[in-house]
Amino acid sequence: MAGALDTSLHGVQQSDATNPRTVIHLHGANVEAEYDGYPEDTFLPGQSYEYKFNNNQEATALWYHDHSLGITGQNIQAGLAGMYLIRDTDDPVGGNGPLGIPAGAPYEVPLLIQDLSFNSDGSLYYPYPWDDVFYGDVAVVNGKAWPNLNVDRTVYRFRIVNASNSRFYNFKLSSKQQLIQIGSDQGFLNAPVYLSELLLGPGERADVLIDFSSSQPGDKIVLENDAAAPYPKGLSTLINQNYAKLSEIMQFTVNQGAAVSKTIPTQLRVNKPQITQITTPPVRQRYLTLTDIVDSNNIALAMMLNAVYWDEAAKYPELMERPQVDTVEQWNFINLQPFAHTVHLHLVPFQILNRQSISYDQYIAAYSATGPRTVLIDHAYAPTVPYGYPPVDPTPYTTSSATPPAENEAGWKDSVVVNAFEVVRIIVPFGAKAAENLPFGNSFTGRYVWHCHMLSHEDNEMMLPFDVVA
Ligand SMILES: [Cu+2]
Repeated sequence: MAGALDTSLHGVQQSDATNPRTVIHLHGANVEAEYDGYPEDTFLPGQSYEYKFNNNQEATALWYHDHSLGITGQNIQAGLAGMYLIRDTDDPVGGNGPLGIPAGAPYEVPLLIQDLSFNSDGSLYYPYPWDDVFYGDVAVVNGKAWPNLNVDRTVYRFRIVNASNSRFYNFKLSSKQQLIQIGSDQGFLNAPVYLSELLLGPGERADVLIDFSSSQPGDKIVLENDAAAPYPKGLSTLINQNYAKLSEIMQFTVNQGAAVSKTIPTQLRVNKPQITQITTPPVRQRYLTLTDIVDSNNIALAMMLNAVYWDEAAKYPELMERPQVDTVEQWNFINLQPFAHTVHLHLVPFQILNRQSISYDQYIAAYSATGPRTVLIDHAYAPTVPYGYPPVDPTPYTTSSATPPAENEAGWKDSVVVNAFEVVRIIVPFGAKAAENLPFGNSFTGRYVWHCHMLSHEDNEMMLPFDVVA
């Protein structure tokens, strides 16, 4: 990859330019800490590390990718990302399960979607010095720019992952056909959700059926995107708004041949419990802010969670979230920025409780009144929020009623869009014994991470460790 490395970012070394670190994270896996790909557990070209994945969780599409501290954006753009499908009795290999949906080629197709940019010599472009967002001007699916897929006149299953750095996609089909979403990040929904558009933030996945049986031979159908960048409102200072929009992703061309219609199942969870909201009361509420640190010109220097740096959290346990294994907690993400982020928790799936708009001014006033934490603060940049103060409950400063998750978000998730000036409340079981009917089977302790899945953000401080303690 051409371009210089910004060695001012946490973890980045000049040697990464020629001998880059890597570490594998299986995104969405319920796995032991030693196999989770902690961002400092990196190794170098020529070295190896053996990972063991127990796969003790419901069928879904996980994806594995690099997670090296400070260079995850470059490594994933360079191609270190792939899909990892877990099967179970509702979704067996070969597709002969009770749902009658495809599993395997040719009618099940992974779509790993990135936006990349290229230098004139064909090498990958990456911004230097660090910028708080990266938006590519070329849609790349499974490593191919603006691809075409020839499709038969029948039902296809697409396993979509947003593997982009910063871009949110709001997918639509040029034919105005519906996208039939049957699964979210962590497995099947209770029932299919028929969508005219599908929003996916970085790191999110969707399991989607498209029925081409009423399409005509020769039809060309484009998978389109109309999400602004940054999401949701764009930014007038972006140099090229057309590139920023990236309105076409890929094309389907309908083959000759007779149409084969298939029944879309109405219930998706045959051999497993229906998803109901966790009723076990949370043992703890945590309030977690999404902010940044800026210079005197209001240019972002780093993106922050709780206004705490990565190295501080590892050093001072009181700055880290430390849930107890097999308990349920409620985490409340408070976005104090004018654009959306996607927050991802390692190890455990969660449920979205609701979203609610907040008053920035009122929240900041209350936040500023809490007083600094009693630990040493090692860094000294200008924060946009009180640096190192403990976040407070935003509920008194909300400006709308709380809205439950959309139907296609009302399943098991591991990544969640947190919109501008909004609190998103999620309920998290930190172990298989924390509540009834969970979609995973293990109770692990150890050190994991939670972070923003916009890669330029997690590469510059928007990531913190958390410990699951015995
Ligand atoms: Cu972010």
